[in-house]
Amino acid sequence: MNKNMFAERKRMICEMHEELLGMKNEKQFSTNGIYNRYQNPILTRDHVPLNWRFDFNPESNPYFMERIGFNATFNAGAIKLNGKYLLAVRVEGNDRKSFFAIAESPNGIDNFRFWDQPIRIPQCEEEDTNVYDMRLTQHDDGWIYGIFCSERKDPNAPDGDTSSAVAAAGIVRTKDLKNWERLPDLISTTGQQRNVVLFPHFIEGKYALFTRPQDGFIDTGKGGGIGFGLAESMESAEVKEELIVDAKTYHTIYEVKNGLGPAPIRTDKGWLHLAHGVRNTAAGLRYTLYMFITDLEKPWIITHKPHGHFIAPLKEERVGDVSNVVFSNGWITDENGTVYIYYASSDTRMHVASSTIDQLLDYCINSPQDKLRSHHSVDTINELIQKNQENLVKL
Ligand code: M1P
Repeated sequence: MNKNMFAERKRMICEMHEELLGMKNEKQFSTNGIYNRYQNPILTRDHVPLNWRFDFNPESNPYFMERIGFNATFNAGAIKLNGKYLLAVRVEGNDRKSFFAIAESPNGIDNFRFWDQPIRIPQCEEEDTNVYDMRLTQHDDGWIYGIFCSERKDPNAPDGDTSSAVAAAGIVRTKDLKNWERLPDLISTTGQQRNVVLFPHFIEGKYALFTRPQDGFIDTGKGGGIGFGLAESMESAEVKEELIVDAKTYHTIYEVKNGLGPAPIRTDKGWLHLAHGVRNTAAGLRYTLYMFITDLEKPWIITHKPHGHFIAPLKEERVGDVSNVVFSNGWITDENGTVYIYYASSDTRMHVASSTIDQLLDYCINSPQDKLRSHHSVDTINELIQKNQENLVKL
C-alpha cells in the first residue's frame, strides 16, 4: 500500500516539476513601450529541486513526504557567464533562513534550473544568522564579487527583544560562482548597511561602492539615501566617507528609504541605474523600482532622473509574503543591447522584464522629472497636451 503511494506520488510530483521547469515564457504587450513583462514568474518555490525537498528512499520516506520545505525564491543577483544567464537567487526555507543558489537559463526568460547544490557561504569570525540579496559585479580586477546583507541579532537588544537585528554588507568573491572566498564585512562609519553594490571599475585607483547607510535594521533614520564611497581594498573593505548620490525626499516614491539595485550598466550617455524606493501608505510600506543616469566619469552625480516609478507591483505581483513590493538586484545586458531586468514580487517569486539600452536611455532622458508639487505635475501634463495640439495642427 505504502509502496504504491510512494511510487505514485513520486511519479506525479516529478512529472509536474519537469512540466513547470520546461514551460515557455511569453513576452507580453507593453502599453508603456519602455519594457515588456513576461507571462510567467521565472522562479517560484516550486522550482526548487526535488532532491533538496524529498527523501527518495521508500524505506525512510514511505509516504513520499516533503522533508524540507521552501517558502520563496526572490531578490536574485544576475550575471551572464559563458553564454548562460545565471541568477544568484535568495532562496528562503520554511525555517525562514535565506541562502543563495544559482539558477541557470539558456535564454534569460525561461527554463531556469537550479544548479545541483545551494552555495555554502564561508563564515567570518562572527557567523551570519541570515544572508540575502546578493549583488554580483564582474570587477576590473578579474574577480566576480558578491555583496549581500548579513543579518545578526542585535547584541544591544534589551532582554526579551528577540527580533532586533543588525545588517552588515557581507562580501564574497569567485571566478566561477562555484568556489567562493569570504572576505571581511564592509566597515563604514554610518551605522548599518544593506543594499551595498560594487561599481565595476576602479575610481582613483580605489574600489567604489554604492551604499545605503541606516541607523536601524528597518528604519534608515538619519541615513540619507543611496550613498557612494571609496575603499582601498576589498580584502579589508572600509569606506571612510560616504556622499549621498540620491537622497530620500518628502512625497516621492522613495520618501522613506531607497537602495541601489544591481551594478549600473555603462552606456555612451552615462551609467544606467536601477533602484528601489519605499514610501509609506496606510496599508504599510510600498516598494517600487525607479531609474536614473549618472555621469560616465563621476558615477556619483545624477544627470537624468525620470519622475516616479519605473516598475510597480501589478496584479498577482501585489500579493505575497510581504505584499506590495517589487525589488530588483539583478539585470543582464546582451551584446545586442537587450536588457533583462530580474525583479521579485512581494518577497515571494522572481519575474523578468525585457527592454533595450536605447529604450531605457530614452525613458530616463526624455521622461519629465518629479517637480515635487501637484501643480507642477499639472503644468507638465499641460505642456504635453499643448505640444500634441501643436503637432496635430502641423499635420
Ligand atoms: O521586504 C521588502 C525588502 O525589504 C528590505 O529592503 P530595504 O533594505 O530597502 O528595506 C530587504 O529585506 C529586502 O530583502 C526586501 O525585499
